[in-house]
Amino acid sequence: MLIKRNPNGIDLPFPSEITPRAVFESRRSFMRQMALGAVAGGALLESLGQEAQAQGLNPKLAAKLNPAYSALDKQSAYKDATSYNNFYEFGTDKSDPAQNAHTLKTQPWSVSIEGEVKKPLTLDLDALLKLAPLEERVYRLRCVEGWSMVIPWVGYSLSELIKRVEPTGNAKYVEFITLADKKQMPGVGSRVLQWPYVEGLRLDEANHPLTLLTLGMYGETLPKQNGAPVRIVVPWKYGFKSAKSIVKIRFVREMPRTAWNLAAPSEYGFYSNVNPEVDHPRWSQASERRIGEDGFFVRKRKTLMFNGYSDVASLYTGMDLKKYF
Ligand SMILES: Nc1nc2c(c(=O)[nH]1)N[C@H]1C(S)=C(S)[C@@H](COP(=O)(O)O)O[C@H]1N2
Ligand SMILES: [Mo]
Repeated sequence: MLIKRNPNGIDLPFPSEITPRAVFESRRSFMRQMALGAVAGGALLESLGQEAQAQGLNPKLAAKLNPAYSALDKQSAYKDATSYNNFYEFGTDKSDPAQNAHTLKTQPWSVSIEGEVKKPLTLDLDALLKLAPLEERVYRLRCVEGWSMVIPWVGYSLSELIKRVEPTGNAKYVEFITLADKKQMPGVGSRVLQWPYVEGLRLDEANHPLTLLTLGMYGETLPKQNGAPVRIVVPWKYGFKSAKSIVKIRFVREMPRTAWNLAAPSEYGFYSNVNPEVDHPRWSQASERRIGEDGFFVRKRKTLMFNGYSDVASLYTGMDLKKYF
């Protein structure tokens, strides 16, 4: 990542009050108005979505908390999760996505699922919202840069979608491809990364129940800066594996070349599991600073193996995770 470093070797703080208070207050009152009618998808979402979008707001999504997959950590503030973002299609500063992503057009949207599958599919947003019951899952998010947050996402296990397309025996990996449209995304065309942004997982990682096909956060559809209308969230891996604003999911035979791996292969491996024992060549990964906690520059928290999601260890039995970083 392109980190602006201070002399202590820690990335610089973000301007804390990016979103004007009035925007948050109007959002609150809108949510009260909507409290009676949580939306589970369909035409209603479409119309509410347009109304909400016209106001720069996100409609509610009905989802049931899945406690088995939810962290007990204190949730990050909505304001932090939506104003301190990495989404290089909209610029490389943490505040750029919140400022620039309004030009992203999320309706209509469709995701094509293709490659080594018996039943290729193209799904629009309504179909994605209806594919499986929506769950709320509170996940830790650990960025490779050394900061973390705790975010209540809304979605369902990607495995729900995978079983519908029936991967062939040749499918070994899954690629996630982000929209790359210069007209909507001012950062596309810059030379920091190759576009489109591509991420990937091994098929068994993609099928792990923790891997979340994500359509919302904080009980609402995703804000654009967080990867609207659909993204992946892989909580035991560094944040950059969680590709945003996905238009294509491709099942492939070979390990995909991913955006950050192409940009700096010695720094960002394919696996990118959170691992306090494998330092980034330019900084330690042993600890992290939780956004919103006291002491902005202080990495007070020890980083946990697999970001604390120890269940996934069985995916890597017998692998040298220092080599396959
Ligand atoms: N398409 C795309 N997806 C992306 C990124 C990006 O630049 N482009 N940044 C990644 C990184 S580095 C992180 S930490 C997470 C941040 O997600 P959030 O802004 O919702 O917290 O998104 C990931 N997904
Ligand atoms: Mo990140």
